[in-house]
Amino acid sequence: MKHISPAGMEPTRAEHAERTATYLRAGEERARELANRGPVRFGTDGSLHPDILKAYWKHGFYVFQGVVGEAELDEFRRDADMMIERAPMRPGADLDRHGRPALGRDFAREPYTLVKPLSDLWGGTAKLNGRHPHQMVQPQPDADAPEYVVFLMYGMCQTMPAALRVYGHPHLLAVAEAINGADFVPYNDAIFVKQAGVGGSVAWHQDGVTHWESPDWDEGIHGFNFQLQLYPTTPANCLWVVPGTHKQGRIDIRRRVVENGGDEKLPDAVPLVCEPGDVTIVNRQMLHCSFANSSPDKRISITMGFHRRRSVLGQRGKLNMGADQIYDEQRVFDRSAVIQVAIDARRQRYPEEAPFRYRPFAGQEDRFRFNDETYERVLRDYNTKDLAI
Ligand SMILES: O=C(O)CCC(=O)C(=O)O
Repeated sequence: MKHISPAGMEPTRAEHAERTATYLRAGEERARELANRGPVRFGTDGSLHPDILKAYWKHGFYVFQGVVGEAELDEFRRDADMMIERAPMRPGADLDRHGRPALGRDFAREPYTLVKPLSDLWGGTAKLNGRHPHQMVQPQPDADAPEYVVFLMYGMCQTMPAALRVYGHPHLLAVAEAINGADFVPYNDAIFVKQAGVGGSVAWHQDGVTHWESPDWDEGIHGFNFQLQLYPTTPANCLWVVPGTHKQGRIDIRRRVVENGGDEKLPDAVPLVCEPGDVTIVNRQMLHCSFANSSPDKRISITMGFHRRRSVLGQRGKLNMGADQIYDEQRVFDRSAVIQVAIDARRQRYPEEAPFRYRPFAGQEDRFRFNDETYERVLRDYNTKDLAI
């Protein structure tokens, strides 16, 4: 499905920003009416507050405010900037834009996805199990835009110490436990980089691709993603969701856009506007997207997904993982070990904070302390073991 601009008639970056402004404002108003944001809170029994769970299951998303403080964010921004600076100049290049060897040339999985400025990499293609059927508006970049921009970065627990420590954050893991059960397991992590005036779009999609026809299907079967925001997010650069769509099964996205006159600006969607340090949680069955970032503000979103163990065990690889990969007990254990090492990395840095107790590794903590040996055994190329469903 193509968007409504005829070929060769794409708006310029500035026109795009101007044409979306009213929609962005209206979406922000709609978002304000939903009672689903606040700090992480716990009930009297120490588990996630039931009001938060209720709001999450009702709307399919929640905004946790102020999860990560300014000092930790600063370290994270430095790590993220280092990784952006060390990206290859163009896809397949060995050198970064400073002429140094790009990061990760020896990694088992390429740690970067680069895109043309303001483009839509997946929309209207069969990529990623064809889950993005509609192509988004791809505005014409400004004349001084670079040829390629960093769009996604992978493998953060291997490359960014601040990211590993956030992966072991006790409040986030407590939320994961409350939603996916004490034996919860990881999905993947990815950093969305939407640079000012050039960041690409992510076409409307639902993340899950495995369980739509499952007899056990329910609104939580495909897990969720957290996004930690390193900078303030705005309606122009942030993720948009259609509330409640996690309950609706597989959605005919193409039809929704056609019924909206071919316009990608879906009428009931809301933006996830955040402050730095806020963490959103979004059900992977939600209909969501982000528009080309024609705005002057960058967004860097640290995205970490978690599943119910029973949703992944015995499944075959999907999305970027090959179908020849089977998620057996060993695979699930090996990928989950990253959580335990992350918990220990955090404990070493923040000894005053009570560490999360990850039940699947109870009694095995000493084998999964963060050190040089576990860096090699657990963290190196850990994302070849992601659990994508
Ligand atoms: O943050 C974004 O722009 C896109 C995120 C997304 O689509 C996802 O996490 O599935």
